[in-house]
Amino acid sequence: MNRERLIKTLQNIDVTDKTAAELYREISSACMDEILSEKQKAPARCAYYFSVEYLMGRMFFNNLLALGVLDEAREIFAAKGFDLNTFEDVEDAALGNGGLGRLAACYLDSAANLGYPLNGYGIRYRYGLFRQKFVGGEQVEEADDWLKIWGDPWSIRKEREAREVRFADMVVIAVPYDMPVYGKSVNVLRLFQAEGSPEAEKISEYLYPADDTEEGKLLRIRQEYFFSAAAVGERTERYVREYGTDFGKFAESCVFQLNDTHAVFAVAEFLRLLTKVYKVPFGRAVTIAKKTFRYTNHTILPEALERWDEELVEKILPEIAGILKRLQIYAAAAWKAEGCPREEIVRMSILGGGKFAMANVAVYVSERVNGVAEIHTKILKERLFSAAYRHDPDKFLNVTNGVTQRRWLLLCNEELARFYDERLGSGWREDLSLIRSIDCDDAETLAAFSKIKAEKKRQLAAYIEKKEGIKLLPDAIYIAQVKRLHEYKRQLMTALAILRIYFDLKAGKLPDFTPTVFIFGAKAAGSYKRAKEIILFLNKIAELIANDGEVNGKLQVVFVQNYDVSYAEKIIPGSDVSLQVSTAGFEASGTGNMKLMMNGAVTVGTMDGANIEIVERAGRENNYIFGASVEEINALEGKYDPVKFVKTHPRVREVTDTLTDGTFSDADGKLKDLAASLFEETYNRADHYYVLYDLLPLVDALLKVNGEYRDRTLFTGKQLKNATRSAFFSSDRAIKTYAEKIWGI
Ligand code: 26Q
Repeated sequence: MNRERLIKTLQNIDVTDKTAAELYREISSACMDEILSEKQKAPARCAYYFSVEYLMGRMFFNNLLALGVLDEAREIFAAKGFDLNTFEDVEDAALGNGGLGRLAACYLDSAANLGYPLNGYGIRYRYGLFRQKFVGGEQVEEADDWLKIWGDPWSIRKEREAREVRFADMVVIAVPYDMPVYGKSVNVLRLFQAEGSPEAEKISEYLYPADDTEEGKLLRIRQEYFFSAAAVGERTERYVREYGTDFGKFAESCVFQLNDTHAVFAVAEFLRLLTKVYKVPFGRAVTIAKKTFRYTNHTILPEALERWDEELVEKILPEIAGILKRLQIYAAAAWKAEGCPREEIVRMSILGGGKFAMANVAVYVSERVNGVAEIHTKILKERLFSAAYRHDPDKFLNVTNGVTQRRWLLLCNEELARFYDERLGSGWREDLSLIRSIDCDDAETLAAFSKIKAEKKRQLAAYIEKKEGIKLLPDAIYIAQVKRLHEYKRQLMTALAILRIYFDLKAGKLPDFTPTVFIFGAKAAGSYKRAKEIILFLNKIAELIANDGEVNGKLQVVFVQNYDVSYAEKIIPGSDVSLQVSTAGFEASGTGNMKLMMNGAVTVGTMDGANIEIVERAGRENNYIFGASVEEINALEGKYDPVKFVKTHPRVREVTDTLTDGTFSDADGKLKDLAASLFEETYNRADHYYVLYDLLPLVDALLKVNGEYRDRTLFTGKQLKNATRSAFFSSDRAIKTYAEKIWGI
């Protein structure tokens, strides 16, 4: 890449009579030409990330930053009378649902910036994650036609590298689209688009809007096999061209990282190709696979563990079903020979009860299996995969998640980046751990940081006013809970806590209350009824409070529409407080918690996921930890009765009553189901996620924040300590760990 040449090209772009979309494509293409001019030597060993989700967000600013031309490009076009911020209207590439997909994007960013050869494989969905609107407080989903206005200048269609993927009932063409990931190395995210017939095209039409279980099983299986088979097919073909059909060195040239179980069919396809096409004996093929695959688990929710019906797989992928059955027989024989007890073998089985347990395939075949935070890995070892752990303890390790500071600090908080530049020089941009040396007790430093936070809050308020038409209270504490909507994440508990504070305010019990704004952002899977009811409930609470002149200068609730990566880039720097209140044991890691920390928010959270490691580093005294621990939750099992609980806790009872007593009369009985989720056994035990149990401790934590916020020096100090101790949560650290301990690249 030639920076001077790129700058020249940008200077020569004529802006007159061009639409924003035309300019967007022209500038992007100029950058692409430079990116692609980089001739890369194929490294001897490469890692491949297999993921059904990539939540890339907006590529434009990220790529210009990576190319080192962002600031100059802004000036060049400003001089021509064109504001590059116009491209803040460009659609996000939202080919993912949430944490797992955004993690994949952060990891690609870090690997390229550190010069590690890591390429991605996935699906090029025609429609990404749905766009969300609220109508009467309820979520309405619209198709995300992300290519319509702006196109996709950051990808190149590789027609000539298209390949066939065969199902029993159809042949599908997998056409690759390559998205370069620019950094010290130029890596590639290769997304396959399904073509060949209207039936075939359906396979890459929609991203599954679920981060729990969903319907449309057959289509989901087709998606998973489609991209896995295309990827494994081209890797093995490439290997055979270079080294022949012996496969003895395959695992030295390739390592396949499974981002959860969604690409586990890659294992079966790999075994199928080796044994059926290249005539490698089954046992030897398994040995090679065991040196090639790695697996990361991202969830322990039973409903999110993939278990596919044997018959279903049999129907559209008979050979693959056959391979998996053979793998079960092979593995069981090996376990037996190694002296494994029968019950242990059953627990590790690939096929059981007529279903393929995809996680067990992944664990068996992977050389390394990792969880995404210390507590999560511990739970994998002790519960989910305990039999496999006893059998092969060295296979398991932890790699706590991380986020890229390029997007989550440099791009979204230039002011904070400059604050570090002024105090540390620019070295911290390469090595984030240097920010630790900032003096958090220095009065001038605190004042400067406090000014930045105030400015980011002002910018956020302006953005929300533009997007939602709602004016945020100006001199208030901004508290954010932004993440997918799920019962275990307990947005319902926050809703009830807000009602508790509202009632107490009205009763005059909180005379010194500092004005507070609660900002929510979340999408609910289209089929997840209860999650949608929680959105409605929160919107009704927002309305109730906004219309109450007694409190609406002190308390405000805003649920923004269509929370996505780009919205996150506004909310995260503009928040004082990060809400991370999952039931202990359920949030594998969380990564929003890290982004908020990096931008100087304090955490109000439970001892769950990466929160534990956050407070370990930022200091428990600088955050607000509350609620039951994993041990307490386990001890409550079978003993907790929410119906009895509210009888002894009237302050809880008062707020849950609003779900049924007509407070929100126009919510049309829809909130009754939320009451049922708390007090009745439905698809789960009553109050399965201990919402009521942890409610008053949450209220206390929020009121503690409210009190301490008034001491501006104290509170700003806590915020700055969080920001400057966040380096561990950089995805650069995480990727180095994967490269060294898992991939050997
Ligand atoms: C399962 C079965 C059938 C269909 C879909 C699924 C499915 C789809 C998506 C199951 C899980 C997911 C996504 C999970 C996810 O995003 N997990 C999050 O991963 C983050 C990155 O590691 C963690 O920080 C979060 O704690 C975790 O919730």
